Amino acid sequence: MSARFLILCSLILTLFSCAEPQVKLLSPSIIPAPQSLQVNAGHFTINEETTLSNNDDFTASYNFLNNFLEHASGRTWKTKYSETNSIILEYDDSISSKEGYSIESNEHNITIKASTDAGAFYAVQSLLQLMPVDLNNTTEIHIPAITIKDEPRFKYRGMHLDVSRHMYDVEFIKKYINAMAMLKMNNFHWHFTDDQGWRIEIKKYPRLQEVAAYRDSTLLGHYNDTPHQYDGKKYGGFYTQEEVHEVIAFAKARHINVIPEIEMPGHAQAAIAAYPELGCTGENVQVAMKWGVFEDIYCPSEETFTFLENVLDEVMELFPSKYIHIGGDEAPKTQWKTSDVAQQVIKENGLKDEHELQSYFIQRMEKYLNSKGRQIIGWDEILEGGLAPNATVMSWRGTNGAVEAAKARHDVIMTPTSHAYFDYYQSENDDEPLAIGGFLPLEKVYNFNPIPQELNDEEAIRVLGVQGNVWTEYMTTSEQVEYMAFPRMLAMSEVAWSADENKNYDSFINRVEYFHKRLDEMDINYANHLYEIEGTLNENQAYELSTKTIGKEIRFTTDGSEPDSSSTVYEAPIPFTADMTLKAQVFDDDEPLGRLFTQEFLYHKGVGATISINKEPHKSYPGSGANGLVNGIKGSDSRYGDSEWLGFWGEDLKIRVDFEQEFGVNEIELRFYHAPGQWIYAPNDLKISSDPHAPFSKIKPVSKSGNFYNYKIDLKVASSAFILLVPNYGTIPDGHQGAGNKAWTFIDEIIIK
Ligand code: TNX
Repeated sequence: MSARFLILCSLILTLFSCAEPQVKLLSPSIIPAPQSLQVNAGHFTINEETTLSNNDDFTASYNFLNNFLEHASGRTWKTKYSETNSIILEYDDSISSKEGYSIESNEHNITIKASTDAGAFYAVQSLLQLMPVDLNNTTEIHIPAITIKDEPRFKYRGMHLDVSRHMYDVEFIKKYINAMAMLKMNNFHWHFTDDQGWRIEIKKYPRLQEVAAYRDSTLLGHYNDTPHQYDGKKYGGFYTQEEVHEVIAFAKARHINVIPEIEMPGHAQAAIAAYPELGCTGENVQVAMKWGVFEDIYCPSEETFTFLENVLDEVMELFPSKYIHIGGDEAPKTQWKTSDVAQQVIKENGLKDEHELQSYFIQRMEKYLNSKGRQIIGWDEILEGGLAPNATVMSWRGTNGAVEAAKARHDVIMTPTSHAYFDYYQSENDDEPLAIGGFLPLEKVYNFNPIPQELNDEEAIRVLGVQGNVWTEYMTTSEQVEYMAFPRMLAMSEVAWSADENKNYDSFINRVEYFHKRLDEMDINYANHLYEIEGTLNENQAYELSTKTIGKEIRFTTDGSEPDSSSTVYEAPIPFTADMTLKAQVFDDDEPLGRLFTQEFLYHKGVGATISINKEPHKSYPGSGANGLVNGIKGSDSRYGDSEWLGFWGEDLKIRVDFEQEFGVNEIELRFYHAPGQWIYAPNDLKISSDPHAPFSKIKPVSKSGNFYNYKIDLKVASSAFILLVPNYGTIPDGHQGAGNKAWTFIDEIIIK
């Protein structure tokens, strides 16, 4: 559905509103965008006489609609088929997509057609979005005459929630699920167990409730802050089996399947704290109080397998889900290397190493679950050492895992950190609430293409769908979860549901702006960055400003003062020919909206020079390309991942800046991002040369501030035509997160003076 189409709809509706002044019709603003939507002349009025007609057994859909209308109107609705003034749910086997539906509304009736209850349910969700948000004191609801035909792009449309790091009450879990249903999502991935707490009641193992569910204290501030400080407060709890039942039933009534995750063999410190015999050292450990990856993982002993089978028996009793998630991620093999038990299992089963042992572990659990008619999902590490035969892979460390699994004819679900980690920052503003790091703005989620280009059509069928992940290390309250999940969940729903050709970010943004009212009504604490300004430097060295919602103005100054309603209205790109401070703000009818935009420009000697890098930046962190390193604009002072920071993964870099004419270079200033928690390392040694005949100089950082290593190079060369920089880090050392993996390198402006 294009923006132009939506604007046209509004125009048409305004015209009709003119013809019938008493009826104010809303421009349809459905999220996720339907396959096709056509606005016709006229409207249907839901009034006191309107009946509901459930011609077939569309029970969940009928109940949902009936409850909604009863709640909104305060009256009981008659269930009766009627030729006129009825909302009719009708079976239609010509609708081949199981989750597809059509809606036809005209002045007589609203007819919903589907071939399954799920399809009818999604029709109901669309219908509700055609109604005004505030239905209090309304006796009549006007629905525009409309024809919608719709079906999902992907069959797996998921949202995840980590309740180990922080937990939230059952009411909130239902609120989250309810919002997912509104957005036509159909899988809730409930991450119950991790190092910092075990959160599902398992009756056979009471110490999971008594010990594993509580930690003595929790890390304060960010993991990267040093020294680590703790709050000294006991934290924890768990969901009883009764509560879990209640949530599953609530989700089922909304066509949402609940997938439990029981992590193994890693992220198991809480369970080992309760039952030390499950670990390889036999020593007592505590439920973890800080975040990260821990070395206490399950030992591959018979005792562990029996424990996990018993746990999964209770889990399967509770969860009807075909899929059971068994984790598999981030399991350091340190303890297995020195454990007699682990080494014995390796020997007895002819395994090559600890990676094959992890694969043996996962395959053994898969066999058990398969024998009970269930399928496993695991994070992409389950590929290492050999993939379990029937496993579905959740690809989170980029998309390589997905490509490998799909080519080996395994199903995959796409949740890469680059586009699906809603624990990352969504704005560059310094006043954002504390988050783990990273940068994942709404537009990036929206533009996620879930089919990796390496897959051919046949392999692409293996991509079941997508999922947004909400890891909650830094989300102490449910309000904070809402802030991080919304509106990015809206974008992910459109990635999951809407056909690629129907996606349009401008249209989406304007629907989101209207959707705010709906989220307000649902009391959801969404983040609002819609009125922010974006800036880009064009090839003529002029700066372009834009904002996403329609019908607003941008006003700006270049003298450092704050713009007000009398400041210049932005109409054309602003030339950049000297140092300058640009400040800009969005205005709607002279009212400032959103926040002030500030951009500093440094007109240094390198601006506009020719730059080449031997490697392309990683496709998830391309910044504004190599030229962005000499465009006079520094990256964000608080996050990497914006348009000025370039990210490279595991590459040996050579960066060369060539000047048009030789000139004297006094000094070079640059910085690298350093966040070991996110596998990002500033170079140990930065090599630099500006003379083809002289050896490289090795430079150490002059200062380390926050997440930055700053380098200042006193060159004082009288005349130079180029500068060559070689920053390298290499492999992440043992004892750090991501140990053994290649490090990331992030760099922004190279300032040449
Ligand atoms: C990695 S994604 C993890 C989680 C963390 C998350 C933080 C995955 C399978 N493991 O344990 O919470 O990063 O972004």
